[in-house]
Amino acid sequence: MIHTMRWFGPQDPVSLMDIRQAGCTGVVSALHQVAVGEVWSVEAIEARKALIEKDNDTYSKLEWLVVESLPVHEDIKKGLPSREKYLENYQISLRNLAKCGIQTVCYNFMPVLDWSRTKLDYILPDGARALRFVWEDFAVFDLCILQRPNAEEDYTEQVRQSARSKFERMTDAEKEALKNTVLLGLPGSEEAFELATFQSLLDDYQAIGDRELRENLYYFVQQVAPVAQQLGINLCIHPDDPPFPLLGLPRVVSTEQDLAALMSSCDVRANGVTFCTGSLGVRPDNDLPQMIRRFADRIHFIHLRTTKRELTDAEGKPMIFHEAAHLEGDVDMVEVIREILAEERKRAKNNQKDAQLPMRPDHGHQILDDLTKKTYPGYSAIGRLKGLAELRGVEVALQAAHSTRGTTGKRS
Ligand code: DNO
Repeated sequence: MIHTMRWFGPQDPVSLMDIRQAGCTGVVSALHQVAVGEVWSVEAIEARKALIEKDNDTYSKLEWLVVESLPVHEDIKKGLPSREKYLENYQISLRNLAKCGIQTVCYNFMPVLDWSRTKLDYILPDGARALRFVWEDFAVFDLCILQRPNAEEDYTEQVRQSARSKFERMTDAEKEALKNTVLLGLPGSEEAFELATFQSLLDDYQAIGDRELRENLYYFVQQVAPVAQQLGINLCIHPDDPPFPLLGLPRVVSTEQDLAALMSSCDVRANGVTFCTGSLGVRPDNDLPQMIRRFADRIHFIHLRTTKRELTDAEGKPMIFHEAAHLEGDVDMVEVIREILAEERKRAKNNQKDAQLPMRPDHGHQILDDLTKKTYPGYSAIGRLKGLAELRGVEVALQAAHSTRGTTGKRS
């Protein structure tokens, strides 16, 4: 795997030197300053590339390998007539990225919100801080703070009651913190949505159910993936996080079936997947090693992270989960890495130029000096460095075991 980390740009409190010293050779970045839907110009892309690569003559090389994300305008997700203009802009941005040598572009198709949590500083037994999701707290936000019309339908009577009584017991500061956590805007932005604006964004989706969102997603990939393919760019969708519907909004990239349908809606290799074990792994019904085998050739980028389910309901739906240390959650990370390495060997055998997959340790706990710094939630320096170090250890051990097997014929 090619080891990478996400860098939010010059304002990121984690520096490129931190990323280099964590052992990365690749950088994942995006032009967060460009409004969603606008064209990424060659100049702006080149400027970011120059920043990332500026110390390469003095120190070990860093390269901008992946764009995460080239965001999809809401009008495309809603299937509005104005989507045509945004689709054209998307294609132009892809062309400009190709001109600058970028070959991997991540995006997601979650309506309104990107990832969602209810707590950003959940304290673990060793004092580290982690992101956490509690369905009951989400219900507090939805029913009592946002007061979304018809929200009742999405919760059981028991959850509705416990959410309401929890709300009564909460201090104003706790209510404010929960509100800001759920309303945190897109990654790379530090601003939360306003409550009223947020409700109107949800209202815009009233006519968009599961079927419509799927149709709009397939239309999007049919318009952009063939263009990307010609340009030598691999597009890779990021799965929903968490992988189930929230706030009455559909989510259609959560399961193996969702990904299979998306892959067959446009049968070009550039219509690919960001395999995020953190998002997909929240659902007990997602068999991650099996999914890697199935989508093998369409996986262009990897996020390695795991969550720990603390509580599931009678149907197995996760009610509470937190982001665990990279090797300590519900994801069988050793099996996942074993499958990735098998796919890489297959590609190498076929002399594919993308035989090595860019991987980033997704999210990290706040530990040691991270605890006194403010970084983007999940994007601490030392926590991610620790995650990466652990993942690399597994990778090296599996590779060594594989080559020993190759020479001795025995499984070590
Ligand atoms: C969370 C990230 C996601 C991801 C986008 C991709 O930390 O993994 O926000 O960047 O969903 O479009």
